[in-house]
Amino acid sequence: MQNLLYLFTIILVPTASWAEQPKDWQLGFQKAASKGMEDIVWFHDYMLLPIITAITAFVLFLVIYACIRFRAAKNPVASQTSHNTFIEIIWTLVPCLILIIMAVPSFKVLYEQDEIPPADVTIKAIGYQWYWGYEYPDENIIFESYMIQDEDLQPGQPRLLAVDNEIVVPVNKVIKVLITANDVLHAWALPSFGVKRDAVPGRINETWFKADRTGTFYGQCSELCGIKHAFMPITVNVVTQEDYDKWLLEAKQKFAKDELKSKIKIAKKNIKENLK
Ligand SMILES: [Cu+2]
Repeated sequence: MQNLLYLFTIILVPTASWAEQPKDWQLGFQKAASKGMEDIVWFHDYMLLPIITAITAFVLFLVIYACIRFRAAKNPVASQTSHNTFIEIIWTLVPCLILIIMAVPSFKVLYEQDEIPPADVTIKAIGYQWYWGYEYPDENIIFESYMIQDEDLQPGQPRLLAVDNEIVVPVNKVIKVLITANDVLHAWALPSFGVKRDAVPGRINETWFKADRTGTFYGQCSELCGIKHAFMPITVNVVTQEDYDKWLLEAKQKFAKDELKSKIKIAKKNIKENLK
């Protein structure tokens, strides 16, 4: 009963009161946090949903009408009608028109996503089996982001979604995301920003978003990539520009590339020595 009530609430109450992560019994989208996602939600709520509801209701009506009107008991002699050119033209043209009407806003949304405005911050996301690696190429920052195991979760951290090293980005700035993978296909997806792109080894895909409010946003790998596909979540912390600048200073110390380079050098040296 409680679940049923919840279902009703979800249907009747718009998604406005939801946080930035999936909820039990969720049906709709997560609350949009970018213009791109707002457009997607608009397209779904005001184009796709009304059209599919009308089509479903109309087809259901036709089926029920045909079942009653042309039932065997009332029609001992079957009708021999096989063609009606007028109706055939209608049932070809009307679906075409519906598709054309849908295509206009659909392409608009698609092109808006495709055209990346000049980026304020560029991030590179690299999919690995089974975690994400991140780089801030302009800031000399490179780090890895692992899911937090159940036993290590802190209060407020959602299970299967929280990570140890979160991505931090400034609010109201264009964030360009370069996406690739190092082993198999993954996909970098963040529902609240309306972002989902495949991470393909040997290829760099790109996308962008501009978060319109601060907060912690959760996403997941969205391309079946192996046994731990469900355990490589994505956490993005959207903060004010001041907080972002502060984080940059800390992160440059914590995740400095140079440190990594020196580690690689040591490793290479060890390998060479072992080969001798
Ligand atoms: Cu994956």
